[in-house]
Amino acid sequence: MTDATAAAAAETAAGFTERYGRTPVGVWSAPGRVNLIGEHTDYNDGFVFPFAIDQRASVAVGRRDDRVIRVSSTFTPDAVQVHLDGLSPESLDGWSAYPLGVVWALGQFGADLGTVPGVDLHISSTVPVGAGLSSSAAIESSVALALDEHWGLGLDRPTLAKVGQLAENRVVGAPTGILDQSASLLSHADAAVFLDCRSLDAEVIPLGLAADGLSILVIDTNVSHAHATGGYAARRASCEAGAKALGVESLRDVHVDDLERAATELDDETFRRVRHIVTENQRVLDTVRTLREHGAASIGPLLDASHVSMRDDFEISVAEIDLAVSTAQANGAIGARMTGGGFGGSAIALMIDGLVPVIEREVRREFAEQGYREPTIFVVRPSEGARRDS
Ligand code: GAF
Repeated sequence: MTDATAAAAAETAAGFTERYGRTPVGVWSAPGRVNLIGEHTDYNDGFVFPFAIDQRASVAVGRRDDRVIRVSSTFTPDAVQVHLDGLSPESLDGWSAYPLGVVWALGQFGADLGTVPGVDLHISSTVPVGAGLSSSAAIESSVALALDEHWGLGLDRPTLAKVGQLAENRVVGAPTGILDQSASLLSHADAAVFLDCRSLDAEVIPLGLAADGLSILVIDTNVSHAHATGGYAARRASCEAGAKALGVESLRDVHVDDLERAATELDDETFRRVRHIVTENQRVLDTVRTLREHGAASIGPLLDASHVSMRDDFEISVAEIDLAVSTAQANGAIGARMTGGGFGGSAIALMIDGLVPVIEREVRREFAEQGYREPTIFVVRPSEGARRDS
């Protein structure tokens, strides 16, 4: 365990002790994610290629003799208390819907919530909220792994990812796919997860960034987004309508060669939504192949093309993200794109190490010139997925 991990675990344990007056039985953590490429493809049964970042949510767990669950966190003053017998999606709201939604969802995947003992949970997180870096999946995945191990449920990680997704879909009310929870649970250090969202086959592929002298910079625009409302659900509906009109189960079944015909069968907007998904799936495959054959320094044009597709066809970017991307590109980045669900959040830029201060400075300058909110900019290191820390 690194010093930073040990310190974070000790801090979460200390927070637990302060809230509940005793020591926890253990501390688990799970990371946020950057999606390198493959946006909105997950709920279309397609391909994604994310990696875990070095910001994590952490949960300390304490035993109870009764059937009560209490959950507290560093970001709210009050603990929320529920009884295991009364747990339902309708009974949960606010921030505690994430951890308690996971408890309910574990029951949907075989945990016998009628017999397990209660627990006290204390949560902290360093994943920025609303930045498109999956702060919610980090919480869900840490709690899912912690309770799986604490209660001895024996669920595997792909199933725990589905647990987090179900909590998000049914309890939080965001119609999201399996990308974020899979990244948080399946990632390894210095690698990305190539996930087929139809079969759920996952392959961990080394990125070799440090060895190649490369860095990935996150530019969080501080334009906040939420997937339980608005645009995200509308994009998902367009994809489903497009698949139905084309007579396929999902857009995964449409290939680049089919696009010419699709253009004649769909209205312009639906066609552009479909074209994004179809070409993005191909870009994920091309990225994985290029990475394997030529290394990360060669994937830049695919990242750039992905951004154009999200901006013009899927229309999920915002002016701040576009400026971050174009400024990074103009100042020598190998490639840059928005990451995550969109409508705000973060851009990523791949560059040689030496350009980090230059691109950071230029993005800050351009944002100030446009009168945009100051961005938060940092280098991310592809990191290990969910784990027990103490
Ligand atoms: C959000 C969702 F949670 C994911 O499931 C995925 O659809 C992503 O947006 C877009 O690729 O992070």
